[in-house]
Amino acid sequence: MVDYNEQIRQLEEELRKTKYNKRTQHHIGLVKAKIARLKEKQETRRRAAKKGEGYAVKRSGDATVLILGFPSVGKSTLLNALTNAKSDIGHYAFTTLKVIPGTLMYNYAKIQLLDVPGIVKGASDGTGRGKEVLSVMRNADMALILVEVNHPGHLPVILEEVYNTNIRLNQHRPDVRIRKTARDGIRIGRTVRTIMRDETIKGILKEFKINNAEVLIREKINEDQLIDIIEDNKVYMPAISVITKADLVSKEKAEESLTDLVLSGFILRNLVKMQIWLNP
Ligand SMILES: Nc1nc2c(ncn2[C@@H]2O[C@H](COP(=O)(O)OP(=O)(O)OP(=O)(O)O)[C@@H](O)[C@H]2O)c(=O)[nH]1
Ligand SMILES: [Mg+2]
Repeated sequence: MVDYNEQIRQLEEELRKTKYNKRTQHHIGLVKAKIARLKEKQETRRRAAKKGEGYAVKRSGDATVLILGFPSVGKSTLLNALTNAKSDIGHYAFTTLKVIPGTLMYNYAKIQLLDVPGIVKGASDGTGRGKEVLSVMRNADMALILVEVNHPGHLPVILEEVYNTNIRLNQHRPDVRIRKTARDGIRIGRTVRTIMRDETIKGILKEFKINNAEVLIREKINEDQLIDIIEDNKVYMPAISVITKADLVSKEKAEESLTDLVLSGFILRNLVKMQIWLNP
């Protein structure tokens, strides 16, 4: 059997070594498309091997919000504080082992909050209950990402796992249409300029075996977003990051942690920040 992992690893290594600039942009686009293709194949193989994975939860109310975070960040504590639920709280990791729902009434809206097991690095590959948790997340309308005040570095780790699960936070589906056609090659129409050249767009599409199509680009996109549109299996949802255990540090330290969070990743620029002071 072909070892997709090894192929992906080599291509990712190549990406890491290649600096992004005008000259390399085309090549990087194609490598990214190759990686995405291999990951698709790997996922198909995994699914075939492992059926019936994941635990479902019945959605209720007007919207569902999933509480995501490392173990012991205070997810269950927050759920219990905001809703009528009684999720177990423990000072050890992995206290919560399944999905615990609670209902928050806000004005006249009924918001379902879901407490889930903690996730760690590798969650999207199945470490811990990562896969199950992230598959529940795909059906939520929003994510509340909890980060302990002393571990702001956990946020980028979580964001990466979420990204690897084909969930895009605080982004909308780019306004790009791809219509497959029977012949005439790839024709590209655009209402905006993109950094990506036609040659790169065509190369990426061909990587996905699309040789004939009409592409209409109505928004500035990069190669990652183009791949997202081609794969068409992404879920887009808003997210808020929340700092927990702020009571353990001084107000200045908490502020500093917030700044770290904002600086730690490009997605974060859009994340609404919120501090929750709880007395557990
Ligand atoms: N000081 C302080 N402790 C907190 C806060 N929130 C939670 N804790 C404590 O942190 C520990 C873990 O809390 P949980 O709510 O069980 O954490 P969790 O994220 O649900 O953990 P897992 O289910 O294991 O993933 C408990 O001992 C809580 O009492 C907080 O805001 N401040
Ligand atoms: Mg818990």
